[in-house]
This record gives sequence, structure tokens and C-alpha cells, in this order.
Amino acid sequence: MKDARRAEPAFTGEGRSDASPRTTMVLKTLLCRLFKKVRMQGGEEARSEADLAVRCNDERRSQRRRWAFFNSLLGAGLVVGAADPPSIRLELVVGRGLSNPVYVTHARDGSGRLFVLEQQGRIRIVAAGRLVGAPYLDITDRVLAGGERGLLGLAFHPKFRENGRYFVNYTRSPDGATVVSEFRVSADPNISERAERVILTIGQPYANHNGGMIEFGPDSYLYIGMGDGGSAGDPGNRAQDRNDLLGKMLRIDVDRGTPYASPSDNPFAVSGGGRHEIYAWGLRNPWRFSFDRATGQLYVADVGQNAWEEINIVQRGGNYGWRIMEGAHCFRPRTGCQTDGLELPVAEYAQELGRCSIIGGYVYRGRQVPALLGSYLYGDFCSGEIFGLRDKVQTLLLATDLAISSFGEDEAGEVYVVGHRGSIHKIVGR
Ligand SMILES: [Ca+2]
Ligand SMILES: [Ca+2]
Repeated sequence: MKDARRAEPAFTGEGRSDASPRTTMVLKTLLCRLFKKVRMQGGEEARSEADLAVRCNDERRSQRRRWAFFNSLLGAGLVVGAADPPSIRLELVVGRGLSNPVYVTHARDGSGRLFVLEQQGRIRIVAAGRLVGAPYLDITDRVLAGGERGLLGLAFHPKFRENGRYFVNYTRSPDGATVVSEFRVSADPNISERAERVILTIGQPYANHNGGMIEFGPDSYLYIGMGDGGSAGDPGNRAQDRNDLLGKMLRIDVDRGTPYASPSDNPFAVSGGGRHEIYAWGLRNPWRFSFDRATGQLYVADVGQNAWEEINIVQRGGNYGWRIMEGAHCFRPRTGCQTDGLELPVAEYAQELGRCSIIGGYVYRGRQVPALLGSYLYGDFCSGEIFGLRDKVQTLLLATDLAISSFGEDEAGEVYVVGHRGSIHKIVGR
């Protein structure tokens, strides 16, 4: 699998060109080691090969941070807006005991608990700042995990407190299809029933671009982000095909129908001309999306092919461009593409300086960092940077060493960052 070329699973999917960030990093590290060896022969104390590697990696990391900052100043896809950007830091919530976490959320039940998805197929609970030992749910036997596959999404019903219903999105073993299923809590609030009711199954032609996010909108309908199916460049042109559920934002009503109904104001629900579940289309891999809890606006971060990462405010019936466009640029054809009727992203940034894959987050509506109010927070999986978008201006807020797999909110609207190597962090002020 192409993903194996990476040091860790990425949520982008395809191989990059030969000048991929990974290749560039390896080259830089080799050059650094060579350079240091020459310096040592000139009198510096001799060190082991392993030590050289560590020192060069450290150097590379801090170089990347500096470049990220300069890049934000120079405006290569990113522009610094605020002269004095909000000062944030990460407070560690869970630092051990988690395996490949990919999401964190809350149950809308007033319990204050956080629910963490482990990619292999477990839901874990964090209560009063401590990771609960026994999983809330373990369906590792039903989940095909690795790369961009696994247990990818979790959404509690708006009336979970009364009905105990919640929903997950996972990659099914053994065939790799996407499944959206309903589960219920058991008599023990910290343990789920294992019986499931399958709501929707969507076949996947390739291992990557499975989307994964599910969330209830302010309209109480379930939104499902579907990737274009995978490979690279959307070979089947599925994102533009309104009769295919891949490459779409879907919206369904899980309180009516068997097993669901489509809201009558979905674009094709009444008029036809496409699948009735479709809400918006032309998406490549909407790995993470969220609703602004103040305005209800739907922010979708669409992962780019090999040049541009983008943020969209998605509206019903909109065509967000893929594979005709990548970000605000022609993709196929490379020049002179027909852009009539396509919705452009509200922001984009280039895949350079170690950036490879946007990880969508949340419009901040919490209380911990007043300076962030109204900013859309998001990050990059490869660079570990955390950005803020406000009034169309993107600002680098923090450079981290995390492989950021997701953001998440607690019930109060505080925002968390998920490190794929096994950590959960809360965004707080300095
Ligand atoms: Ca796929
Ligand atoms: Ca787009």
C-alpha cells in the first residue's frame, strides 16, 4: 500500500511526487549528518551514528517550526492577520493508554465525559480527566483498520440523554466498505451495548479517502462526510457524479424511515437528478467537518491532492469543485477549467514546508481563550501546526510535534487536539 511509504498513517491517501515532504525530510537529515561528520573531523567530539540521527532530527524539527513561521509571514498560502496572534498552549489531558486515537467528542448528556475513538475499533471514555480502563465499545473484530481505515466517526444523538442512541462510522472487515451504524448505551452509562443496527453501507473501491466524520447538524439530521473512494485524482470522477454517494456530504434523518429517510429539502430528494441522500458534492476527502455552534455554519476541511488544502463553508446543493478544481485552482484540466457553478474554498494553503493534509477543527466558542472567539481552529497532520482562520485570514497559532489526527469539542465548547501517537490535549491560553 502506498501509505506504507510514510512513517505513520496519513489521512491524505496517495503517494506524493518524488519530492514528497517525507523524502525531503530524509534527504535533509542525511545532509545534516554528513555536515556534522565533517565538522566533527575538524575537532568536535565524536558521537555515535544514533546520536547524530537524533540531533539532526531535532534540528530539522526546529528548522521546520522556523520556516512555518516565516512562511506565515511571507504569505505562501498563509497570511498573518493579527499583529499579535492569540497566544495558546496545549494542556495534556491523556498522555498514555490510548492506541491511535482519531477523534474526541462528548455525549451531549451533561456528564462532562469525553469519548475518544481508537482507530482499531474501540471507544474509550475520559471521565474527570482520567482514561477509564474498560472500553465503552470494542468492535475491533468488525473493523478493518490501518492507513486511512478504521473506526473513524462518532456522533451522539441530540437526545442521547433520553434515548441512549449513538452512531459510528467505520471501515468494515474484511471488504473495506464504509458502514454507518447505530448503537445504544447499556444499563451501565460507561458501557455500550455491542448490538448494532446498520444504517448505511457504502462500498469503497480503494483503501484511502473514506471520509469518516459524522455529526448531527442544528437541524438534528445526521451529516456524513464521504471521500471520493480513493486512489488519486478521483479516477472514477465520483465526486462529480450525483448518482454516487462517494465524494459527497450526505444528510439523512435517522428518526424516520427504515433504516433512515432523506430530508425532503435535500437537493435531489424530490426533484431527482441524483441520490436523495446528497446534501453537497464535489468533495475529495472531507476527513473532518463541524458546525459553528453559534451560527450553525458547516465548516468542511477538504484534504487536497498534491498542492492545496482547503476550508469550505458548505451549503445545501453546493458543488465544491473536486476533481475539476483542487482548492481555487484547476486540477483537471490543468488550465482553463470550467468553474461556473463551483463553490470556491473560503481559505486554502499550499502543501509545502512539511504540510500535507488539513485536519478540520472548530469555530472556537469556549471560555478558556477569549481572544480565539469566532476563529476557526484547524491543523495539518504532517507539520503538526495549529492555525486559526478569521475574516479569511489564516494565522499560525502554534507549532507542535504532534501527528494531529483530529480536533474535538467538549460540551462547554472547549477545543481539544488529538495526537495520533496516543495523546489528547486541550487548547488553553498562555
Ligand atoms: Ca476509500
Ligand atoms: Ca474544493
